[in-house]
Amino acid sequence: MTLVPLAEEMVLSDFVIIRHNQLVRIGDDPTKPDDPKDSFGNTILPQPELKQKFLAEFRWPMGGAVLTLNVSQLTASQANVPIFINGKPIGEICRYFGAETRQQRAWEYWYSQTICFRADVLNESGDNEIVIPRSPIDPKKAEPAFDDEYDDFFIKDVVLWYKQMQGGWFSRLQRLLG
Ligand SMILES: [Ca+2]
Repeated sequence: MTLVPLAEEMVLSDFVIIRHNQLVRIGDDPTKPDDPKDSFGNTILPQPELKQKFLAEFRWPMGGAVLTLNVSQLTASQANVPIFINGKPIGEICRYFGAETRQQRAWEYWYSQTICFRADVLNESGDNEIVIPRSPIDPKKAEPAFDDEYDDFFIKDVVLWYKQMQGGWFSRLQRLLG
């Protein structure tokens, strides 16, 4: 069977869910009883970073890409948090103020953030890797009881939108159909 692309130069939009509605905690705090739990009821432990592989097949290098995510409790950092894809900085998660970190269940207050970047950072075939590191705490906001070196924060719903070469999908379909 032969499929003929109607317009090879056209591009489509696609997305990949890098992280579902499942919290990731990045930091160093000891856990507290009212900290968020995973779907098994276990307290979510702080990680030194988020490091995760994903695919962005047939991404169109001339286009832009958009990363969206939800962030909570990034309120005591010294600086914004850089996001790296394939080792390159693509933008940063902006810290915010007004929701106190130690407030009861403060992690329930979510902020959506959007990062636009050039799609040629992405590999069009094979793995890509996103890294979000932990963020040094502002010393004025550190609490000795927590032995704070980093500002613990949560992220979830990490989604990447990118443009895709339509011809790429026709090629793949042709391969699948023989
Ligand atoms: Ca901390």
